[in-house]
Formats: sequence, structure tokens, C-alpha cells
Amino acid sequence: MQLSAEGIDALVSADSVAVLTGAGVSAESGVPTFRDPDGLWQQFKPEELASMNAFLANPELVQRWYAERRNLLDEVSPNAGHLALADLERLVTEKGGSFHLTTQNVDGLHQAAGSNNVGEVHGSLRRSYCVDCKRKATTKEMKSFRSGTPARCSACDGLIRPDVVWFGEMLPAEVLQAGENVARNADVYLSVGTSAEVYPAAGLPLLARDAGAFVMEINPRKTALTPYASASIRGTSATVLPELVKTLSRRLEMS
Ligand code: BV8
Ligand code: ZN
Repeated sequence: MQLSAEGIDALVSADSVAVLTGAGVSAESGVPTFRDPDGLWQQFKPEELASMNAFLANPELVQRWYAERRNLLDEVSPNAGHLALADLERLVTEKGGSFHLTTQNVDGLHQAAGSNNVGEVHGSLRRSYCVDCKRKATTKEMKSFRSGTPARCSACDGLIRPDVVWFGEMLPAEVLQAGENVARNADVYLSVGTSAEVYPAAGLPLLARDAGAFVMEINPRKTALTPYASASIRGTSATVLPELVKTLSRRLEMS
């Protein structure tokens, strides 16, 4: 795996660093991605599951799918890539720079790894709410899912849904706004573990690039962003990110 010397130079002199992550960052924690050959979307089409229409058409199927994904979170932990991003935040802020991490992931693993400044643009699997009265669902209600009967709100009997952003739904405005602002002001923008296909999140690295940032992609495969990246490193997040942070830390000590 070859780091980008230009990318390291850009990180050494960067005042502001921003990151976008996708499901690939959680792959090495054992959380399946969406569009990889062994990904979640292989069995189902996104429209069949991750949309309000799909949910209303078959609430039980969609609740089961999210319940299974949420239950998996009890067995996984942050991997070396998550931890390296928390270290990168420390390195950048300790040298007086600003750091922001926008994630499309809904698993909460960045926060569990110690990242502080995290924007969850697609919501969180760890929260659910009632579609009618919007009340936060209790763990009991979330787990009250039994096959054949969709989980319902104890206050108004409305259907319980995961607090994630489905297709055709708006992203949380203030979180997206923050992601756009930091992208426009970033000296270096890292895009890690995302196929860069889902908008508006996939537009963030392009915003950064148009504003003059050094855009570094880390992904074992080419993506829709690759042709626009200043550097695209072919490797996994749990191997490349620790290497990147170690190299940067050494360079900062010498400077
Ligand atoms: C909206 C739910 C509008 C949560 C998800 C046509 C053109 C452009 C846009 C559209 C269009 N038609 C429709 C749209 C809009 C649509 C969209 O972008 N569709 C795409 C597919 C074309 N977007 C929306 O609907 C968004 N809302 O636009 O609202 C609007 C406007 C006005 C008024 C009302 C509404 C909502 C988008 C959010 C959708 N929600 N999921 C959940 O169930 O989790 S999308 C789903 O994809 C996940 O959220 C995920 O976060 C997201 C992105 O996927 P990735 O994270 O990138 O994962 P993926 O599997 O794709 O890729 C993994 C990558 O990791 C790969 O590149 C792989 O190589 C790499 N990798 C693998 N292993 C590793 C690794 N990398 C590093 N290390 C490893 N070890
Ligand atoms: Zn309710």
C-alpha cells in the first residue's frame, strides 16, 4: 500500500481537515456494507427496504431488517480504522487545526472509538421513534418486535421506525449544513470507505475539491469519486489509516 507523499505534506500543513466515511470503514468490524458483493443490498434492493413506502407496505419486514442490524451492533466494536480517525482528530486539533468527521454510517462506531466531532448525516440505528407522535421509542418498544406484529408506540399505537434517513427523505439539515461548511473550508478532505454514490453526502468531497482542498480517497476499490480525487489509495481503512496517522505524527514531531 502506497501512501500519497503529497497527501501527507498537505496534512502536515493543513489548518482544517474534514473526513467523510461510509460503510467500508465498519467492514473490518464485521458490519456488512451495502453494495459490496457480500453486502446488505445483495439480498434486497434498497428501495424494498430503506424507504418510507417500503416500511408502510411491510413494516414487519423492514423492522426485522433493522432489528437484526441493530442487534449486530451489540457484538461489534470499533476497528483500527475508527481508532486511527480518532487519533487523527487529536493530532490535527493539538496542532491548532480544525477537524470534522461526517459519517453516512448509522452504527455509532466512530463515537465509540473516541471521535468527538461527528456528524451522522444518515441518522443512527441506535435510535427509533414513533412515526405518528415522534416519541423516542424505549429499548423495550424497539425490542418488542415479535414476528407477525410490528412494534408499535405504547403512547399512540403508531408504528416504530429506525431514526435513519431513508431514500427520498431529507438529511438532518443542520448536520448536512455543517458537513457542507467544513467541506468548503477544508485544506484536506478524506473520503474513506464509501462508494460515493448516495447524494447529497457523496457531493461533499466534490464541494471540497471545488473549493481547492486536497481530496484523498481510501478504498480497496475504485469509486465514482476516484477520477476527481487528488490521490486515491487502494487499501482498507484499518490498514491505511493507522499508517497515515503514524507517518503524519512522525512528520509533525520533526517539524
Ligand atoms: C434525498 C438508509 C431528496 C440508512 C441509505 C439520482 C441521482 C442522484 C441522486 C438521486 C437519484 N435518484 C434518487 C436520488 C437521491 C438518493 C440517491 O442518492 N440515490 C442514489 C442511490 C442514486 N438520495 C436520497 O434519497 C437521499 N435523500 O436525496 O432526499 C429530497 C429532496 C427534497 C425533498 C425531499 C427529499 C437519502 C440518502 C440516504 C439513503 N439512506 N440508507 C440505512 O439503512 O443504513 S443509503 C445507504 O447508502 C447507507 O445509508 C450508506 O450510508 C449509503 C452509502 O453507502 P456506502 O456507505 O458508501 O456503502 P457502500 O456499500 O455503497 O460502499 C462501501 C464502500 O466501502 C465500497 O466502495 C467498498 O469498496 C468500500 N470498502 C469495503 N471494505 C472496505 C472498504 N473501504 C475501506 N476499507 C474496507 N475494509
Ligand atoms: Zn406514538
